[in-house]
Parts: sequence; structure tokens; C-alpha cells
Amino acid sequence: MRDAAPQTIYLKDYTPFGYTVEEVHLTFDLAPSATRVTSRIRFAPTPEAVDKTFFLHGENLSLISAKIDGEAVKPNPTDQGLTCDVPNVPFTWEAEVQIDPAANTALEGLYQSNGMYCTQCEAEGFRKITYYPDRPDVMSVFTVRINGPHPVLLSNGNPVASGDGWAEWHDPWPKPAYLFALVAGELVAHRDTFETMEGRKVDLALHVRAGDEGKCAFGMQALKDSMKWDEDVYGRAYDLDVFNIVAVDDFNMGAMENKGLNIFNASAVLASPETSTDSNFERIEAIIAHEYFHNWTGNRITCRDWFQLCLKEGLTVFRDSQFTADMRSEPVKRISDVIVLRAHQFPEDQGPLAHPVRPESFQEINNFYTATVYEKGAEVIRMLKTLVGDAGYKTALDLYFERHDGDAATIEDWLAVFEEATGRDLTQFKRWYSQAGTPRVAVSDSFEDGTYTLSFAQHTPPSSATPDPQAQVIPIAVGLLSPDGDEVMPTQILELTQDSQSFSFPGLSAKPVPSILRGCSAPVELEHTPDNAFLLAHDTDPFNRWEAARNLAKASLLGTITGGTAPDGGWLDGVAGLLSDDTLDPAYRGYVFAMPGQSQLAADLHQAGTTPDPDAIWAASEVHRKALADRMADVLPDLYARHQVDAPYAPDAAQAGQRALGNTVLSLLSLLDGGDAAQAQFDGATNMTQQLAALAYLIRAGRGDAALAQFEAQWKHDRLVMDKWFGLQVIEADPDDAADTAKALTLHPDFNWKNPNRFRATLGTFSGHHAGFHAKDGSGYTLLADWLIKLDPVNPQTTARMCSAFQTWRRYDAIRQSMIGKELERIAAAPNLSRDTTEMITRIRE
Ligand code: 0A1
Ligand code: ZN
Repeated sequence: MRDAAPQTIYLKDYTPFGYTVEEVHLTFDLAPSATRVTSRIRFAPTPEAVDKTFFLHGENLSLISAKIDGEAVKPNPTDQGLTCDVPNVPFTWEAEVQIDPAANTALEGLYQSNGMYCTQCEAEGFRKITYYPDRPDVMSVFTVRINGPHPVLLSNGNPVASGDGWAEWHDPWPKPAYLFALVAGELVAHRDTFETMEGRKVDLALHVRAGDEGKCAFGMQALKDSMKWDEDVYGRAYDLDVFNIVAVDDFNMGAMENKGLNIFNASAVLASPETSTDSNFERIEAIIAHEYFHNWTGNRITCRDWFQLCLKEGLTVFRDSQFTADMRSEPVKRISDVIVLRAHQFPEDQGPLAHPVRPESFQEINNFYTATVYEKGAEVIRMLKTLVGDAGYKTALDLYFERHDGDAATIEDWLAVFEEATGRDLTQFKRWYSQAGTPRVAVSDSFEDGTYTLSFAQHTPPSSATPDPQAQVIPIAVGLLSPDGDEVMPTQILELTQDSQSFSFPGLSAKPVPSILRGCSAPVELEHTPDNAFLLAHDTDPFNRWEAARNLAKASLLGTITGGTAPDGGWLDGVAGLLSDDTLDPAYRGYVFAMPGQSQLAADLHQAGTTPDPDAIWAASEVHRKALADRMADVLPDLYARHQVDAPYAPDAAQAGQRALGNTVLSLLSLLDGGDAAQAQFDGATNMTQQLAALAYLIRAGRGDAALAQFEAQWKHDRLVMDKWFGLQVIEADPDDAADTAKALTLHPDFNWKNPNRFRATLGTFSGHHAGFHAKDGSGYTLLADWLIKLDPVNPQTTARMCSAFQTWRRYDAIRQSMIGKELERIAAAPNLSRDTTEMITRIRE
């Protein structure tokens, strides 16, 4: 139910809880609609506390009884929990509550998924399980007893004892309630062991539904690789005797780092060559690493309050990206991270949902698990490391772990260890945490008497989140090339700290060609027209070489969109050359070919003051693909043949790169042969990467029907593969058909809209089909709004996240804006709209 008036919470209002929680004992008597939760919690008043209010959060709980030191008490219910008169000395609080997991479709708190019980407590789900000070700065030691007729009964920490129908767990590490977890059900385990560098033998288990046993081996290996990597690179060892992972079909996010009991969306952990693509494998490896790395960055050191979310998320994303770069290819990982940053974080930072990496207010914290907190949060740490160097970073991190182990910390604590470890003043750098908006950096240059000068001017567009942005510290990695293509100055880091600043490079015999912002050394946008054709041919920095190809493609596409010009010959020659250059990593070449996404082009047009026309963007993208296929027609069959993998399938970077390039080539070939090669690949495919890519190109070639039916018959039993089947039809539909395709799929008997994965596969994918979603007649907007209104009462969190599809609405023409405006109004007016969705729609409409 909607709160009477949604409350805004401010960082500046932070006050500590007036009590410490010395220990927590929980007993669960599981029953689908009437689970009893009994809590026994030892509280002690904090002598120095200013606010002694004894307030416990609680939502949707039926209080059966409450006692203090064994005496029945009558607490006072409030909107969001209860208050109670308590003694001014340590005391024991006992409560029994009843909850209804079977009716919990929001998937927050204790809920059921296919009959199995599981929990999701981050951010504020624990209050739906029992009365508790549900805030991250309250940390305690939990002992949990689960009573239920289920073969598998799991909670955090180490197993203490178990018998028929019960199990007891004890977690010795103090933790906030958001890291609590419980799982009960009929699950099968894939087991292994790991010995830590401290000599601890850890029993590892991945618990899955019967039938999924064959999809566990990769996730288990990824876990062991992560455990080893965190020891080798960060010196961090695991600290319990067991580590459990559970796969769940119904889950709002990717996964959750609960202490010793990570709970995963099945799509983020289950993998087999037949059912998962190479990209799925890579994503799974990264998410397993991410959740595991949280054990130190998030769990051992947690956040003081939810405003500090980037403290754990930015750092853990940064760590998982380092891991992937080490396991696979560093340049390829950097390119794919930057693509994600630009596609998701930049639009957020440049639209109505803009907020600082550390926000200063919120209504619903679930709405702040954003690309800004996660991805920009990781970029900020990457810049910090660039500025202080590898050794400074290591010293600072060691100090962070040593000083703050067991703490609920803040960004101030984090920056302080860097200041102490390196002697650097980070006052100005801290603006990266407090200012919203993507800085824009204009570049100009000159050359005189052998001295080359580069000048930069930075400017962050003001927003309602940050009306008066100040200059940031921007590390700009620069290299210089001679006119004949040799590198005359290897990468140097220039520190831009002023609004405008110049840097000089003497002793050069000719004006060099600069390669600026190598490796995307800061999350900024450059205003600069580099010599892209030259850099594509000569740059030594693989990121900027890719960037040059992308800039050429962008300029060519924008020319076609706004002026009807033909695809640029320079781009065609450059890309064709790289695609055939066997000295380059195939995965990298796959990225060099990939053109900017259509929504990215819409952003670029908007930035240049042109209203984007989604149909024109679509058409120009098609023309460019065809032009590249024509340009390479002679070499495609041979390139395709040379990038087939004969060896047995392995999800490693080398094979994945071969397949990625082979499939890129197949996509071009399909534009020339009407899909014959794609049909052959589909018919002979022995793994999902090959099968799904071929299916996509068959749909694009207009001959996908038989293959789609065959695919459905083959994979009907596999829900994760069927998510792909739903999504692929939507994303590969022509713009005119996309809404109808998505709508038809919502009528399919397997469209279970209460399952977030299926909902996202269909409607989330649809909102990412740029020209389809923005169809002229507004049918796309209506379709999404209808479904968001329907989903909101069932699952507010997933609904709210998907509202961001509308965040870029002000880019488009007046007619589209008016149609979207009406849909936003319609959503806002839906009866009992959740706090989550209300906040999102209100901000988007601002
Ligand atoms: N902390 C988890 C993801 C997560 C975030 C929020 C959730 O509910 C609001 C649930 C899970 C991670 O970063 O992996
Ligand atoms: Zn995380």
C-alpha cells in the first residue's frame, strides 16, 4: 500500500541507533502461508547515544507476542515498525511474528520460488521477516534454527547441528541484517573444496533444482578462481568453513552476497555449453566473483548507511572487472565496460534520474542500485588508482582492510586511508562522489618551436541534482604519435584540476598526433575531433584504436541520418582492414566492428542539437551493415571458415573470441546470402553460442519461423533458454513489428509475467529495441506502461527499475514527448502505486 506521503531520507540526518545488538537468535517454523519467526535479541543501550528511541522496523508482520526480559510487553505500532519502552540497561527482546512467504510476490524478505523458501534482505527486506533495527550500521552475531520438512536447510555462517526436519547455523562474523539469508527446499548439491592460504579447508556447494546438476561445474570453478584471485591480488582469504551458493528462479537482481550463503538468480550461475552462450559464461564468472569479493568489500567492511552504497558496490565492481581482465583480455574487458558505462550510466547522469555516486537523499533505496552507484562508482576507484599508482593503491587497500575490518564505514573513511597511505589531498577528488553529471572536456592544441601544447577545458552541465558543478580532478591518459605513426611519447597521466589547463611537450621535431583519454582514463565525454583514420591505423593503445573505429562509424552514421550521405569509405576501409588482421585478438576485432547502438546515436544527435528520429537511425544502421558486408564480400566466406572452432567447446576467452568474430562475420554474410550460411550453422550447432547467433541472423533475414519453432520444441523444458527465445524474437523484430511481437509473446502460455527473468526477457528487451519502442504511433509506450501498471502491485522493485526506459524521453520530438508524458501520467495515476514506482515516475517527469 502506498504511504500517505512518501518520506525523503537525507544523508545529513544520519544518527546512530541508540543500542548495540550483542546477539541475535532466530527460529523459523516454516509453513507456506503461516511461517512463525521467533526472535531473541540481546540489546544494550549505547551510553553516548543522543537518541534513545527504541524503534524496530517491521513490515507486513503479524505480531503474536513480545517480551522484554521474559515479561510480556505491548509495543506501540508505528507506520513502519514499532516502538517500546525499554530499560536503560542491557535487556533481551523476544518476539514471535507470523509471515506469509507464499503470498510474497515482491521477492523481498522471505518468499517462495517453485516451492523453495528463500530470502532477499538487501536493502530493507529483513524488516519483512521480523522486528529489527534494519539498518546497515547495526551489526550482530546471528544464530539461526530452521524447522521445516525440507532436505536442505541453510543459513549464514557455519552449520552447528542438524537432524530430521531441523538445522542450526551460527555466523561468528557480525553482520547487518541485510546480509541475513535462509534457504529451505529440495535441492541437489554440486560440491567441491577449497583450501585457503591460511590453511582453512572450506566446503563449497552449489545448490540447484533437480535437473540442473549438469549446469554447475563452471560456476564452481569460477568460485574457486575468485577465492584464489582475492588471495593473490588483495591478500584476502575466506573466513568460514562453508561457502554455499543457491540458484533461484525468481529473483529481482543478479545475485546477493549474503554472508556464506550467496543467493543467485539462476540465470547468473547455471551454465552449460548447450544452453548458455559465451557471453552468459563470462557474465556468470563475473557475478560469482563479484558476490564472492563482497565477502571483504561489503560484508567484513560494510556501509554505515545506504548513502554509502558505492563504498561496497563501486569497489566490488572495480574488483570484479580487474578479475575478468586478468582471467580474459584486459583491453576487451575495458572496451566492454566502457560500452556499458556509456549505454547505461551516461544517460542516467545526463537525464532526470541523475544523482551523485553518493546520493544525498532518497525515498526508496531500492531505486539507487544504479549504473551511477555501481559503474561510475567503479570508475571513480579506477581513477583513484591511476592517480595514486599501483603501489599507493595497494598500501591504501591494506590499510582500509586493517583499520575498518568489522566496521560500517563511510566514503570519508575510504578516502582517508588513501590520504594517509599516499599523502595526497583528496578534497577536490571527493567531488566525484558528491557531484552528478558527466564532465565534458574540450581539447585544443598548438605546436610552436618544437613544443606541442595540449589545452583542456572542463565543464559539467548543471542538473537539479548538482546545480553548480565545480571542476573535478580528471586523469587524462595521453600518448603522442609522430606523423609517420611512431609513438614519440608513451602514455602519461595529465591531471586536469582547473576549469582550463594546458600541458606542454617540448623537444618534438614535428607536430604530433595526440591519442587522448587512453583506456578511457576518466568517465567523461571529450569534445574533440581526433584524426580517427590515423589513430585506427597507428595507435598503440588498443582502447583508443577501437575508439577511433567507433568515432569513424559514428560520424558516418550521423552523416547518413542527418544528411543522407553514403557510408564513409574511410570507415569501411579501416574496419575491413582490422577485421582481416589476424595479428589482432579475434574478440577485439569483434568489438572493432560493432557499431554504436541506436540509442547511443540518439544521444549523440540530441547532444548536437538535433532531434533524433528513431526510424532514420534504424535505417542508417542497416545501410551501414550492408555497406560493410558489400565491402568485405570477397573475404567473408574465408574469414568465417577460419574462425570456426574444431576443438570441443570450452567457455574460455580464446574460443569465445573465435566464435564472436566468426558470428560477426556470419551476420554480414547473412546480408549477402539470404541466410544460407546461418541456416547451416543453426542446423549443425552443438552449442548455444552458435545456435542462438544463427537463429538471430535467420530472423533478420526473414526466414526465422521454422528455426524458432524448432528451437522452441528443443528447449521448451529449459526456462533459461526459453528466456532467450522470448528476448531474441523481440530484439530481432523489425521496428514495425516489435510491439506486436512482444504483445503476442505476452499471450504465449509460457509467458509467466510474475517471473522477473521472463518479464525482462520480453518487456525489458522490448524497451531496449530503440526504433520499436519509439514507434511513431506510440504503441510501444502504451505496451510498456500497461505492463508496468500490471506488475507494480505484484513486484514494485522490478517495475520501478524498468521505468528507466522512459528516462531519455526529453530527447525526442514533441509528439513522442506528449505520448510518453501521457503514459507517465497514466502510470502515476494507477491506484496504490508503490513507493518505488512513484519515486521513479516523479523523478522522470520532473
Ligand atoms: N548487492 C547485490 C545486488 C542486490 C542489490 C539490491 C537488491 O535489492 C534491492 C538485491 C541484490 C550485488 O551487488 O550483487
Ligand atoms: Zn554488489
